Amino acid sequence: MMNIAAIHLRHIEMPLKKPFDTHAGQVIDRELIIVEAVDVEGRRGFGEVTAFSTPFYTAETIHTAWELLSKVFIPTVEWQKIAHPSNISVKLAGYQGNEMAKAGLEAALWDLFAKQKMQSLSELIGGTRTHVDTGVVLSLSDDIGKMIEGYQTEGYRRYKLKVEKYKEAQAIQEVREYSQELPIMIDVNGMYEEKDIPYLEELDSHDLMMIEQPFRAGDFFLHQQLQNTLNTPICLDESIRSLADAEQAIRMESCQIINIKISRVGGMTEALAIHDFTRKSDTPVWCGGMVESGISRAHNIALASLEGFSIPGDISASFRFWERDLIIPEVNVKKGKVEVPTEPGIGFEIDDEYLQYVTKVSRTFQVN
Ligand code: OSB
Ligand code: MG
Repeated sequence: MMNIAAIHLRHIEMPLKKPFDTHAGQVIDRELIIVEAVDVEGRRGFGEVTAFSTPFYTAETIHTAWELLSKVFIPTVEWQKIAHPSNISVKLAGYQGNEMAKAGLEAALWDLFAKQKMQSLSELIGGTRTHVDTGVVLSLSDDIGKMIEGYQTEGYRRYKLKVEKYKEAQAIQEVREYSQELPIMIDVNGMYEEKDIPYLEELDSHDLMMIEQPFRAGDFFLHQQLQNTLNTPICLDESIRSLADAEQAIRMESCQIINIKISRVGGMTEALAIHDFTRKSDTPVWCGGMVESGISRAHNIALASLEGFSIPGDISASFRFWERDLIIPEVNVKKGKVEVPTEPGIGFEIDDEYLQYVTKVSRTFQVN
């Protein structure tokens, strides 16, 4: 048994160095929920709910997550019976959706469980990499040339561009002018429709690594139609909420690559199942980002240390978003790589002083 004694929820707000813009929404001050699970011996595991303040990316928000965690999920789990982090996803499977709330709770248990076993999270889940390759995202409001200039020292292995509708060519051109060699992909966050298929087919000429999420999340058919005529691989993000979605996407050939986000699929257990499934069909995967704090960044690093994560993910340095992060040391990128920690659990210390400073509301649930 994991002998969990208490769950703490903290609603925090961290100022971003500069706004992060997509066509659908903007993030200025990042609200998050930090979940802490404490066992009877006082060991602490940390997770994070990465839903946004408004439902621009998925339907969940940080406020719906707070409500469900405190009123439904935490009271429902039979905490004395939890022997492994995956036990709670079984228990919560009867509740629809709300993947990010579930994922944040499970994450705290994964960190705690690894600490109880005196293993790093990467080792616990079967990670094989000592370093993971990383990329960085340029949001709509970023000055492409200036940002890339700044990122040169970290040596990111892939640049992902957020784009304005029908203006991809311009943005890609700006990066190419800076350097011919940088691998580029675009993330269009589902802003296109069936009538745009001829336009999207023209994007083949730009030699992109991939195009992320051309159409709305539920549409496996249109993605299949486009992938059928496009040489550029399609990568699905918003469409993949579960293992079943990943199976459907691969069987229908709706994409050639999958972006796995722990939060979007309801937790590490589901992320591992998707990884294992994609191994069987040789579908490459990469780890997506949520403009998150170092706590979920650390979970992402462990996930990305698995064999199937053969493409650089959105795991940028703490410095990309934050003046100060919640973890010590902060995440550093050198030559486009992040080192996978070997210390127990997520492998980073929590900056308790800063955590307390950014906390707006906190609540404790005694569960044992
Ligand atoms: O589509 O991956 C996305 C940020 C906000 C909403 C959606 C997305 C993103 C990112 C963030 O791309 C990437 C990161 O955290 O590095
Ligand atoms: Mg995306």
